[in-house]
Amino acid sequence: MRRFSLSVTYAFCLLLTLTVSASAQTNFQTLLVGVDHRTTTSLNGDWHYLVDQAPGRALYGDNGVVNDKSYAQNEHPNIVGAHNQEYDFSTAPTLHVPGDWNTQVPQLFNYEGVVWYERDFDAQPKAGTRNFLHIGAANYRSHAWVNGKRVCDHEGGYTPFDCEVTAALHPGSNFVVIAVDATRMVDGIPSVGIDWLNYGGLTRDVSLVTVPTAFIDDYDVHLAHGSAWQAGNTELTGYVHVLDAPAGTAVTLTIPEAGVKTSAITDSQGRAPFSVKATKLTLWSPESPKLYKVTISCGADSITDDVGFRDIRVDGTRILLNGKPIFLRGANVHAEAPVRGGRTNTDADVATVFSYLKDLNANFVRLAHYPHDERMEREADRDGVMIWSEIPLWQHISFDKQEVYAKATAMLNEMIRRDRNKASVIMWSVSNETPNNPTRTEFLTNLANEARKLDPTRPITSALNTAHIEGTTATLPDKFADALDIIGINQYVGWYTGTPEQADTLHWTLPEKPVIASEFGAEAKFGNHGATNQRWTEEQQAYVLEHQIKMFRKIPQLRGTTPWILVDFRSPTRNIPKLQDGYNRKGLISEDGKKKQGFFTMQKAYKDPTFGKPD
Ligand code: GCB
Repeated sequence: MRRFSLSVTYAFCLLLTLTVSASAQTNFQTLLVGVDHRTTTSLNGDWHYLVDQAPGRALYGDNGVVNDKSYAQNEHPNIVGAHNQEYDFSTAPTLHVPGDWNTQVPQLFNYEGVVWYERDFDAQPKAGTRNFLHIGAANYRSHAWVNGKRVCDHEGGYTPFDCEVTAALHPGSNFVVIAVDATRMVDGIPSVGIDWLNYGGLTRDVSLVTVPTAFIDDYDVHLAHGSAWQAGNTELTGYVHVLDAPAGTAVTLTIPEAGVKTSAITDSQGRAPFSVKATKLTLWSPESPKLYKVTISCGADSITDDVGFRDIRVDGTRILLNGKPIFLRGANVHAEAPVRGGRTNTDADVATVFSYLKDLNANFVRLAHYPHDERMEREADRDGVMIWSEIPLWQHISFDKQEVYAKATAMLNEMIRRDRNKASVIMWSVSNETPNNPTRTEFLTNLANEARKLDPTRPITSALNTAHIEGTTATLPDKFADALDIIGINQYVGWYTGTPEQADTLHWTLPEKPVIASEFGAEAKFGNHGATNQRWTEEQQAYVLEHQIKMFRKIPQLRGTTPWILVDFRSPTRNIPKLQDGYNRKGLISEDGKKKQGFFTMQKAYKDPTFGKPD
């Protein structure tokens, strides 16, 4: 069942995808919003696993189509009687969920194929309720069965999806089998080339969510976003969506602390728009990350979320938060847990990342290059850290294919849907470092416009690596910049190109829009010391950063900086023994939590009130 209001292009593309992709019966699933604020049955823990083996009971049949008569049936081998099966989940080893398989089983460290997961669970389904299997994220394609019945298919490794299991459940013991395929695909997003470890598996929380027959699946509550910032604005607006509610169903929204109590009525699409004045409202900001308890109810369903209210907009070359110009002191972060390694998916992982950001004196983080665990946005909401959130359109993508556009739009929908109520998220990024050609520019311009339609309250950005640097001049000959509200620029002067000192003399001519230096930096192995002209030393990394900082001071429309990257991260393509050992070493901090000199260089800049002009 679909609930997104689809644009004509998207609907067309979706149709196309459904006809071209053999396994894509319902690729883009209902997405429950605020699942972490519902009472759910956690299915985290130990799941039995088997590595897919063809032909046997493999995931894909000879024709490449998903095979339901596979391990999905969870049969057991006969000990007495006729020969039947040659697999058995019940005695198979286990993987912890949430978790990538790469860091749990040494033999699977570099595995990029299909792994089958199985677990038993008890359920007592009640009349008048529906049940959904909620999967926080599974990389990259997933197929799920409950008690042998296929309940969903999903493509995309970094956003949640929900599979309705109401008809498949029975009272007592049930089983769920999920096949996760981490195979890289030319027409996937990302495509085959990436600069990070392609972690596979059920990488985020899995739960069973029980809701009434008609239930709140989506909502949007935000400060009214007029054409100009209005001081004293206390109007809240948005919608509540109730899935399968008849037109005219009443919903209520209360925010007791802000004196808000209002009701609204669903239309024929199940959508109940509302607009209401708060009697008092403290706006969310990094200095005062105020969150309100927002309760939304409809019939037997009710959900209470923690929501902050703020206004974010672009005005000329400035970024305004609640009408006040801001400068974003940030860092890039991959979703790899510091110290313990593996995918970030626990409160402790998130707390470590935010402690580093606080120590850096950062107020901003770019979550590269895909949506991270929702815990990151929750923590940022509470801590007052602003977020750049991005979908994984990284470098080379099949921009010429309609079906890839459909996937990109689905990922955009899923990202915005999950996080639109998070005050910390202040911009959506549609891509990173894409090649500058007309096909890509048309694709991404359409995608940026789609993002703006889905959420007209936030600026749209992208990280571009298309600056033209020659001698002492730097320009941005990229038409895609016209489609953006905020322009991200990745450049590695002093590392991949030029010398660190070249940065001092560079004169940038840029569009009259806010610009974020979204990537810059150099590699250094923690503890490796030497002269500033010696690669891989902490001294050189710090030196490159110092010269970048010098350059940034001279770019009038620069409104933020995010060095690449906060913490060293695994990237199998980084192969210099003893220096890289499978890690991208541009981190300000090593993977085991040790701060390099470059960390203190950025920290000093971020503590200096003369660095970074909001105006
Ligand atoms: C980039 C990419 C990032 C890489 C980084 C690097 O421009 O956006 O994903 O990891 O450079 O280290 O080369």
